[in-house]
Amino acid sequence: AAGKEQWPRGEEEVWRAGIRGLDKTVDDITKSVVNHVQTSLARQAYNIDDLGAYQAAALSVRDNLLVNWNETQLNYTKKNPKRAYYLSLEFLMGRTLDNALLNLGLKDEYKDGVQKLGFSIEDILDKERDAALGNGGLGRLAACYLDSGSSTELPLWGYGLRYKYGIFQQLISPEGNQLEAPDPWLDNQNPWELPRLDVTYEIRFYGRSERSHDGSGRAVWAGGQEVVAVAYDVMIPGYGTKTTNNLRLWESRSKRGFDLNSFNAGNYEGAVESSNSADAITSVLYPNDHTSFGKELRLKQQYFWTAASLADIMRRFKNQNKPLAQFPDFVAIQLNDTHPTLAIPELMRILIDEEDLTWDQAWTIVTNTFFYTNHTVLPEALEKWPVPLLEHVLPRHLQIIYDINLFFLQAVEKKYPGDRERLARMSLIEEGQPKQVRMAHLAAIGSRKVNGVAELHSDLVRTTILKDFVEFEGLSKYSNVTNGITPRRWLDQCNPELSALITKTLAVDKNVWLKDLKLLKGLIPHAEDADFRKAWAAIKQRNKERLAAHVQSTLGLTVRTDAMFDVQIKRIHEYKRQTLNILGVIHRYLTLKVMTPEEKAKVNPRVVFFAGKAAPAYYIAKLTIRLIVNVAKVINGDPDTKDYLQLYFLPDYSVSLAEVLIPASDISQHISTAGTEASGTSNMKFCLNGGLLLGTVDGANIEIAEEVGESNVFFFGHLTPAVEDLRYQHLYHPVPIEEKCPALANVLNQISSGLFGNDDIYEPLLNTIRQNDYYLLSDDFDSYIAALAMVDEAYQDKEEWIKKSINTTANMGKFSSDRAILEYAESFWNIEPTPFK
Ligand code: B1N
Repeated sequence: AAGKEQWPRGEEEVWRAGIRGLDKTVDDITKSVVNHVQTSLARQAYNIDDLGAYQAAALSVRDNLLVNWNETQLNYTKKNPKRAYYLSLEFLMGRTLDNALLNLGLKDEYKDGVQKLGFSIEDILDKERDAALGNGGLGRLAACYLDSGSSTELPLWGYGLRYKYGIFQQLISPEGNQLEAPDPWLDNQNPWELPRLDVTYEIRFYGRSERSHDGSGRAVWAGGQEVVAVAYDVMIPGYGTKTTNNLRLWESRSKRGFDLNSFNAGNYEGAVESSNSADAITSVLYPNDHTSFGKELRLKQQYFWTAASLADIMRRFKNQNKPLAQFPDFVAIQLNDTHPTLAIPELMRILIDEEDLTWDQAWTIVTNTFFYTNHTVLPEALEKWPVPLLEHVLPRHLQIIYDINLFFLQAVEKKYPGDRERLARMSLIEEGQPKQVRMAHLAAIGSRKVNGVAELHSDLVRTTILKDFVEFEGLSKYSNVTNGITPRRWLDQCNPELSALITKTLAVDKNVWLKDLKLLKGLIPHAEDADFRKAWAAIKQRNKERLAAHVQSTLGLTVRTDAMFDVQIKRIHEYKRQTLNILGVIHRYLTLKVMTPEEKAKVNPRVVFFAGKAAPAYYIAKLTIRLIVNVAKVINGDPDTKDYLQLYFLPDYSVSLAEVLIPASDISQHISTAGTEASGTSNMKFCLNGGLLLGTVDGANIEIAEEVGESNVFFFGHLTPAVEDLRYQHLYHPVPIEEKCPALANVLNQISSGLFGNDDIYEPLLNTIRQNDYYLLSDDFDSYIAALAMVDEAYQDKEEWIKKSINTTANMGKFSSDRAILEYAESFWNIEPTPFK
């Protein structure tokens, strides 16, 4: 386009003079905040509280994000790069304001600005509610990846659902029971989203698949019910870049506000009903992780979201007027676990039924567009949908799945003639009553690449759940991308003092090392510097005090800060073995009870923290919480031991709580049965903040140890290859627990005898260990106790401990999510950084 471009309308100078730039000075900021108080909030300028000030500041920050967001989208429209889309049912974003200020580089200016208006930035930041549209690691990983996508200037968008209720709020009753309350996170308005009432799609459910009457013989999906998907856009700012990508969340609405025909016929309730069922689709996040339930509403969520996202992606592609065969040259779609796998038959349906491509043309496009990340090998988490349910809700998709299966099994049969068992193992359909569709198989064969989330986990994917597929399709399709975390939130934001010390010590700008995390290695020589160690230890101490102050103000409990802080925070699950931890605490308590005063004098005091939610229907996990709470009551109240051991269960674990807990930890526990935790990501967060790791040889713990050195981590327990044999022994050659592990038997018996409450309430939990002990607590207990003792011993030498802490942080560079997202971009998606100005 040489020569003069035509200004679209009106006078260019007038437009340009009106266009808003970025706020830069404190003065710009105070004006903008006051303006939002007056106009957006419609409040008296001198009469707002912290919440009002938060809202006004947030709206003013949003204006700045929008300036960058608009320019980013324009840049993509002009350059038309290949884009990647991250489809995730969960995005666990946490709070936004602090992160946006840091990424924009405006934190100090806003701090000064709100101070001039009579507010403290900390108080304002604290008014924000977490956006908690996720269960745990999988959802938080998606949030870290979006941060890294923008920070590395990649054309990467997220697609998810705008749940009205995020993960439930956890309350703990006086008896120690978990109670669930709804999380109405949108009640105070959400300044971080932009409703796009003009971006809508109609999504069909139910009905039937017919042949068209136009003579083409095409399939037509007709009848049923249509629901409208409305887009809400969330701005994702990059750190130190103008790139501000988009997270598009869909809300479901009924197609008409009410059914006018029913209304006229005097059927008011019936008229509103259809609107209720449409709303239900995005009303609530399912609070289970690692379970597949086969619930109709969950299936509808999955289809609603993937269909709306694909329609949106297709519309954007078609705007370019390129042939459909080039779709994979412009679009890469990452499936975050199997939850969005219906996107595969949905794209087939669009290409065949609506675009008239042949099956082979469509399949070539599909298998070059999708990429599938597996996040777990636990059998109960592998998604399967009952065939009758799919047939009812998505009749055309079931036909397509059957066709995919037919062609696939023909190819398998050709390579392995007569191997019927192999065909049955690999089929998309699992035989049974009812038959079920295996979503991991569908995701694998419909994708260009499949990956696990840490080396060990990817090996397990290749050798267990997808072994036959690797054999059939070749190893190169099945790879690994080890997870990462964003160092912006998980170091700079949550641990500002440590970040400042690192910046000073490395003598580079913080926006250099925060984007090139391997530079942390420059800290290694300073571990030998006593003054540096002193500064390092002082920060850890202040972070403990910050945590203690938080516990004091939220729970009214006094935590001592002159102790080792020992933390396990994650979803409560049998495979994660919080039970092993609490049994270890009881063992420590019993040991303390029989110590002489001289022995006790040598003991280093320890404060043990737990936090985490249990799925509402997960009985054993809820019993674990109950046990922890009741053990805490006894231990914290026992004058013999309370100076040496304290125990806290902090309710309602969240991203924001993690941001306070992680920087305060001396040691954190990641103690899953070997082979069960795909990666873990909080392990990375603790180590990045100089907390040491106590763990099993599992998930990303292994790679952390490789990076920081085995001498800086505390490993225990059986290794993955032993697990199967041990389980076999439990079943066929059980050894009584008294014989196998007397220390554990003693702990269990103390619980049974009523030390922590006088009834049989814990028996079902204890029986999981006494009976088949699937997660191998009895096999690992002794080595766990030995590892805890090694931690105690190492902590005695404070200087050595601090050196370990420094060396741990220094060697965590690999685990930046920038590294991970660039691996996806380069080796899977084939997309490139697309910076501007
Ligand atoms: O994904 C994380 C990993 O770091 C964790 O090790 C892994 O446990 C976690 C069904 C899941 N795997 N599977 C889930 C979540 C929700 C759901 O409905 C399964 N979460 C993980 C990030 O890779």
